[in-house]
Amino acid sequence: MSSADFQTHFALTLQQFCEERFITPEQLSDLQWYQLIAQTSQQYILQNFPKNPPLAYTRKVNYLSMEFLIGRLLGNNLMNLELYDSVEQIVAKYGKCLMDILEQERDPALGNGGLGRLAACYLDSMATLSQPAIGYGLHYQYGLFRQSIGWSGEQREEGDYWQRDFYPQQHHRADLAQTVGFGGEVQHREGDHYDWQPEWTISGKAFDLPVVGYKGIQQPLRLWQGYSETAFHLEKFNDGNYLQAEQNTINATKLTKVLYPNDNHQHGKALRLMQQYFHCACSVADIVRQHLAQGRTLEQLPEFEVIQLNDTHPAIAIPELMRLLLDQHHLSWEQAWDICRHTFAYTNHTLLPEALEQWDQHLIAKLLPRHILIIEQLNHELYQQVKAEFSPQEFAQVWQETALIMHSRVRMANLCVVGAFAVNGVAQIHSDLVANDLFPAYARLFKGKFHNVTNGVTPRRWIRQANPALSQLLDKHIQGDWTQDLDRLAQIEPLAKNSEFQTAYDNVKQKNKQALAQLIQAELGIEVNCNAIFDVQIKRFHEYKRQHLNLLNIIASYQSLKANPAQNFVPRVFIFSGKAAPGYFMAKQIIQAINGVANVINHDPTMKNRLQVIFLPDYRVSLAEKIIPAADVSEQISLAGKEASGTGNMKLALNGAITLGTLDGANVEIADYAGQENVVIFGHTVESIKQLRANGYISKQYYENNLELKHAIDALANGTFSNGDTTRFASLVNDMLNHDYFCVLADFAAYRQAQAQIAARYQNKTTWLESTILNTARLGKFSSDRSIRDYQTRIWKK
Ligand code: H53
Repeated sequence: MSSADFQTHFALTLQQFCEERFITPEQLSDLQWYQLIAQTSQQYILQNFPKNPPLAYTRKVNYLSMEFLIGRLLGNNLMNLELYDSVEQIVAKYGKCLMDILEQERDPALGNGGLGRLAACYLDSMATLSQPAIGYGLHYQYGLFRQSIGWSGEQREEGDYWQRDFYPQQHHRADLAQTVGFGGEVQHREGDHYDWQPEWTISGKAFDLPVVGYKGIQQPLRLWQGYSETAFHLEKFNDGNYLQAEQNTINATKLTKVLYPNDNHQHGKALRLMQQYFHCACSVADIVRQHLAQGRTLEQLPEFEVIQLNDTHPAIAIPELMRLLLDQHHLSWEQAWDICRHTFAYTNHTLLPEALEQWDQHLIAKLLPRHILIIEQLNHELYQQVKAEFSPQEFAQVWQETALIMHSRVRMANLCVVGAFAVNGVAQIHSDLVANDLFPAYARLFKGKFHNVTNGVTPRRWIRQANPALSQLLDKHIQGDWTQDLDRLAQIEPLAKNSEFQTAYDNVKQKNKQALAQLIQAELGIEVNCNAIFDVQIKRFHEYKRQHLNLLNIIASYQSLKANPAQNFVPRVFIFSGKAAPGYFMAKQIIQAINGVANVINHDPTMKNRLQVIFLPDYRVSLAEKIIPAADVSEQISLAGKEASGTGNMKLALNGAITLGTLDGANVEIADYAGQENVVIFGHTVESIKQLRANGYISKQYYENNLELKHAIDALANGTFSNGDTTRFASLVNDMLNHDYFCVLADFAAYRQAQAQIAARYQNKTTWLESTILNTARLGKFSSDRSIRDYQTRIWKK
């Protein structure tokens, strides 16, 4: 069906839709229009869009991730199908605006933050580049909670039933169902082969969401949902053990009910381990089934397939593939291991100790008795290898670092490093730390295994769709399609100083700021000053990301303005958005403190048009799409060495925000590409933090030696921002003064100076615009198309 055919088909469907409801198209609501367009375009995709690209020089990618934060699909799909303009025209004929209609779609929130969003960008790029791929994830009934803010500024959480009654973008694939076992017993058969008799099983239903590439192909994101075929465990039921029988049904339906709301933090709950295994068992079985169905042998698996592990969350896929090969396909241990270690690749996304997953050995043994045997055997073999390759003097230290099991904990990152043929970090500085600080012994043991692939973001969603005004300007001045080749952005570099182009670029930003101002007005009833600097920090709330450093500067600015109102102050609107894990007390307290400060400042008439603080609730992909194009300043202020990469930093910089950041994650590369003079870098480095800690870091000394800092913290403590309540922020204050693990106080003075530099630069409109234009022009490298090409050439190559 061509696009003209689509229009004819759409006209017919519209007529039918209206006839069934006895209304005219003019009477359709936006929601009805949305339903109609979504359904029709879904049929169009499934029936007419090419799939199964030929395998070229890379293998097929099976991208295993517990999270895919895909965002709204309809607008993106229409754009990628090149149907956007024609649908816009059709609805305009009936007096409707396509943008309003698209607002009806609810974001599927099947992820927490950066990790899940990255997976979504990579699916988009793989479909665009015709890289054969399937995304494998879980079909959570409830996505990430919806956030609202209570009367005293605290975060409130509500379940997110994202599918409601209608989600046309997915279809159930009954033919792909799987059965997954848990618990039970293992019996030795012979040699390396065992029989596993699970105590109970859970079935996996597959839901496919077609991912449509830009002028490219469609391929599935396959999401598994748990259900129980037999309502009861019949044997137990017949035994009279009713309760236990019922329990199994509950387990099956509960399994994929909800996404764990932690980002960069492991909770260690049995249900989460069950989710992980369920995800891996369904996916690995599906991969092997497809491979064999094409008439290929198991030995050929690594030649045609790669299983990319997105963090350690799907690590249990390694022993699962071993189990299938050994116990179901009767390969020898050596054959099976050879296949495994050439099939898996592992991406590490974090160095934070609390996020590096470890599972209790006994819990694994109870739920997955066959897998623990395999892991123990792998551990034994690794032991022999380490013993053989390192000197007796080094052995103890090396084994301490490399063992798969230590103190009855199974270390999933170690399992991944051992089981993968390639390990990569997600930005250069992070990859260096992975090899040199986290796994130095492994780097010596497995030479050539460690790589870097710097993250990227899809320009389709994050420029073309989110920022139509900028896109039009780029279309006008760039030859060829920058949407498919982001390096073409370099063509605007010669225009950076051109005053006409500067004005046009500035108009785009102003327009976007006004649109965001309208949204703020509608959501919060606050009128913001569009001539002020829009200073944006949007991301998950985590102490290492240091939203409280931002807050301390805001308080210090407020106090300075109160003390000296006549000063030359460049107006600022500080904009925050992000969620805290419901169980993360300190992160929630930081949210509450931001809202407390916002409440005081926004109600102070002397601050009007000078200083404003906005917290936009319920951060999600569709909200990010509205904030990012309007940002002037991008806050990337994590403690050096803690943010693996960041991807919001790339989206903001590409949309013309100046990065105000530490030398952390991808900020380092953004600064290199944009040019040091077009970013503002401040604060301690990875090296200087090591030094600071070695000397014994005492945060209170900074508090005592810096009056601005002292007054800011005192104001948080003394109830200024909490209606006189001196207990509300006590934990936060106490932590800053007595622990401050993330060295907020140590970076305060440098951050304040950096903020002053931003203000000074903003006053010179011409040089500011030149810098922002150069950010857009020079950051083509941060397209996820480039990341995928790096994966192809460095990792997925045959
Ligand atoms: O992954 C992003 C990085 C970011 C990192 C994030 C991440 C999660 O969102 C969750 C778990 C995890 O281990 C890492 O924090 O720096 O940009 C994508 O690589």
